[in-house]
Amino acid sequence: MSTPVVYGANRPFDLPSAQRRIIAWTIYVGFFALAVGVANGLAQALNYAHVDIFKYYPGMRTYYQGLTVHGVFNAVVLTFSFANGFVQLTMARGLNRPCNDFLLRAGFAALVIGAVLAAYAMFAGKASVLYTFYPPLMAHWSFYLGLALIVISTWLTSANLFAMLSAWRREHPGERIPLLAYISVVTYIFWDISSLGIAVEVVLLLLPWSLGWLSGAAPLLSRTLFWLTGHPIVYFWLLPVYISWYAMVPKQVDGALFSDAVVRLVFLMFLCIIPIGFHHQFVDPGVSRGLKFAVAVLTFTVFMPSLLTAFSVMYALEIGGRRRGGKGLLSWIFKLPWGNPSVSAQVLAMLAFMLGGITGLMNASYNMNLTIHNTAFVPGHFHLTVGTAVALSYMGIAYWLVPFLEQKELWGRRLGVFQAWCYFIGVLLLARGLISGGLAGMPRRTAISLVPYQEPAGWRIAGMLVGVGGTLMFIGAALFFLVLFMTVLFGRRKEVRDIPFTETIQPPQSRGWQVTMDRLSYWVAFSFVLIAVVYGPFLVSHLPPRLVAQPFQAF
Ligand code: HAS
Repeated sequence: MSTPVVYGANRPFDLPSAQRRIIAWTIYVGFFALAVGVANGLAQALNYAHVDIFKYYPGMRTYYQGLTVHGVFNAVVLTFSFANGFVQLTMARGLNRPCNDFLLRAGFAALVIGAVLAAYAMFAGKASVLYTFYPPLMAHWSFYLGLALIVISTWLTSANLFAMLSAWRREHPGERIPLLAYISVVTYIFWDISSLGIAVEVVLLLLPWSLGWLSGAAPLLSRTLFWLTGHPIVYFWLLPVYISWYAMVPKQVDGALFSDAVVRLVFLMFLCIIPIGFHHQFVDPGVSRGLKFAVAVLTFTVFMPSLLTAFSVMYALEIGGRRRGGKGLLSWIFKLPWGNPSVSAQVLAMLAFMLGGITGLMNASYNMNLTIHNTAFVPGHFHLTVGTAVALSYMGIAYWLVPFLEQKELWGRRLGVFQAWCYFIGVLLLARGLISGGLAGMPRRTAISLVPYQEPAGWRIAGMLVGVGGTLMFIGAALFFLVLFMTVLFGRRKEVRDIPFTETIQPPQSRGWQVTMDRLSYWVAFSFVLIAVVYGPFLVSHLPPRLVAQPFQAF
């Protein structure tokens, strides 16, 4: 195989140190949330194995309080903080210019205040509503306000990206947007559009309701607005990881990215195929069969960009493995730099995502969904996706990112590799347990250790696998925090000038159809049209909202 050329010179890059600090703290807020989240995750996993340790957690009164903390801290605070910090950095690197100081600080402030407000409500036991907060379950107003502020922090981040992009465009008229900046800004445009559903739900329905300003809640309308955002939210968790898999991992393994156009196409596909949240509502009454069918079809189309990613990223890895001396069909795999914790964590995350993707397709198949919906199968799917493809990749990224942000050498490289494997093996066991338990009818969101009925045969072993797997994941995460902590506090000073990123074998074309990919307003318009077609009739038929449901606090 000939050695491909990587186009695009690596230009020197520096970020003002005050901005570097704010980005570092934005990301540390996320990792702090992850620490709280995984501590509660251990109790969740052991519960499946009939080991009840909730009572030892300070402030945790019920299983549902712990589950809410686990879900909100991991799926919202971690992911949003990481995305805000990381993507502002990748945008700055892609355009080779600093961030807007005010927007960077304002986004950080909104994130912290929001996270504190939401945490207060959850720890005070006033918001045991799980991370989906479906009404008529009602939380304290501070929970909704906290979530709103966290979303506002992402909008401020977007404003920062747009400000950087427009300044760059003024200086580079007619040039294609550099790939790293392009995928960074498309991630946030995608999210800005997607977040409108939850913004309307929280600001116009739930927050006023929790303050007593509305006579009741509209459960089906709220659920629908929630899932209008709630499905794309999973890609908002994932796309910062795709930025790393596409633009950074190839460089880390001495590989190269095959096609600039394919990467842009993948991100545009996500931007266009937003309105598929109804696949979370396949069993909801009040949603027509025609709509469910249309969304089932669209869900299969959103599978495509990830399939393209699988092939593109695998090829980039293969180029790296072969450059490092790999021969034959598969031996390149062993030549990858597995001793680099950043690479091993992210490649293991990719492998987990293959299984996550397959289970996602099973969820998306309507008949299968009727069998697995609300069973443990669903957390089996999402611990492979957000719980590993995303979380383990964040850890892998941290292994180069924290040294860059702190200007220090990574402490404990071999421990980093070990923690990644420990986490990966843990999730394989946990997911196997949840999936087989789910197929045997084990419900999700249920304190299995407390069920008063005789458990069916398949649940015992499944529960034990979940307990063992969850414990290994917990150990893997704890070791990650050890490496991080030691690096920040005791790492040896080392100048780290740049972040790893690659450009592509096939460079961007400056003429022809590819240029339309940079006309982002076209794609935004298309995205809104598709949302209007899929969601418009449903939403119009539910306006004005029927505010009939009275608040309910089960736990
Ligand atoms: Fe999902 C439920 C369908 C992807 C997260 N999903 C959830 C929930 C969460 C979640 C949190 O259709 C639960 C929500 C709740 O609380 O109720 N999901 C899908 C489909 C995909 C999918 C079709 N989900 C994700 C991602 C998530 C995520 C990504 C988080 C980040 N999901 C569903 C459905 C439900 C659902 C239904 C509702 C279930 C119910 O009834 O409640 C697809 O986008 C997946 C596509 C993925 C792939 C895999 C590509 C593989 C790659 C890695 C390649 C490997 C390499 C390594 C390169 C096609 C890119 C090679 C290395 C070597 C060494 C060789």
